[in-house]
Amino acid sequence: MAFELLAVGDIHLGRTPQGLPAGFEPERFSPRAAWQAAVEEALRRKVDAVALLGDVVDHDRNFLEAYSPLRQGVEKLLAAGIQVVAIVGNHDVEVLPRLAREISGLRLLGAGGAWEALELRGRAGGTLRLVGWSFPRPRVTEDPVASLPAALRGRANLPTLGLVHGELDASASYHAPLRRTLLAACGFDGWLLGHVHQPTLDSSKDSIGYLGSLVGLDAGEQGRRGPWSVRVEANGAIRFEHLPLARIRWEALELALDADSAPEQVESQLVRLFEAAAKAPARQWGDAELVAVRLAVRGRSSRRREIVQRLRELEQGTPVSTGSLTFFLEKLEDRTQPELELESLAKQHHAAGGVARRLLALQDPASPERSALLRKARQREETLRSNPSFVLPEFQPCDDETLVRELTEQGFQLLERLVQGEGSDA
Ligand SMILES: [Mn+2]
Repeated sequence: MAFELLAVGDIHLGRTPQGLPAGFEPERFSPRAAWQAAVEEALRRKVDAVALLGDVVDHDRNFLEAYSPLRQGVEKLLAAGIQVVAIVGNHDVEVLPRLAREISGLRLLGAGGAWEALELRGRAGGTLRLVGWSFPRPRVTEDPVASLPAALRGRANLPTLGLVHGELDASASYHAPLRRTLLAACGFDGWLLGHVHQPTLDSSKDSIGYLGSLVGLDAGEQGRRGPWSVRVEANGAIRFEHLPLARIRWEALELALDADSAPEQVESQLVRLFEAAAKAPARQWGDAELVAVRLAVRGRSSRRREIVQRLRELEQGTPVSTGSLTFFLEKLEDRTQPELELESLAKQHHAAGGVARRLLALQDPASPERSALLRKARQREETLRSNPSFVLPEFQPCDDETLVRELTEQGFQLLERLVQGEGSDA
């Protein structure tokens, strides 16, 4: 007998998106609206239960901002026979338990940091067992899974999912550091995680992952967002499906300049770029309406200054609609390179000569200096990564090609500053 759970990651009720173009009501793209859309989806799908993975509320002071939407949503779900379960995250340690006391039917799991199991029975007779833990205080430096009682471990002959809010593979974290090996050793069918806003859940791997934020809250949260459908099939297999319901999408796009690029053409180039993105099926636009674009401008052009200036004037300006999507330029990143004569600069003895020689070396895959530069850059990266002040979740070192591009862009910026006033185009 099948069972369907709608699983919702970090909502952050109380937050409002910033910097939308004129005429676009921030409320429509807010966490509150995203929660209401998730409730409607749960009703439409006639799911058996809804689970909230912590950081439901943005801040302990947002009681009133969260109270009405949460109460209305829970009442609608309960009226349709849909149970609502939540765990507490580091953002709503105090306020979510307070809300749960006021809103009957909002069931907290693992309150106060005491692990708890709950068997949910669906209307078609299917069962799902949840084992969850809630933040007891804003800072938790030990792995909560280490204290999961033996009696709750394993599947107990039922499809079982763990629910926890915390930081995967970041041992120095103040927000419940979780070790993947410990999660896997619990013997559950999977783990739904809250906290990191980038979704990573994937049943083709180990079924341990973040649900991600329900709606992207700012430009740092690019890509598809929405709740997850978690289905327990009649044979006990569990399937996850990410539902792209977010009305706003934060995206990164790239505009490439070349020798022929001209300022008069940037608007039409931008429109073509938006239209191509709108048609790219891999982006899975789903219910998206508004697309906030962080635009990286790359390449070399003698007129790059004018072009970048012209694009800057379009930042947070008039949006461009194509089909059901409306794009706007949220912010521009200037990664263009000046047209500098590297060979002649490289012959010079001052600092610019040294930078030019390294830039030439980066262009030559056979150069030993290129290998040495990449090695040095990776050592720096490693120093940063191992510094507990910086937490880079699921950090992956970038490939050589990406590293060369980053170093080249920064090298050109440095070189341009060094040769300024010496007849460059700067
Ligand atoms: Mn969190």
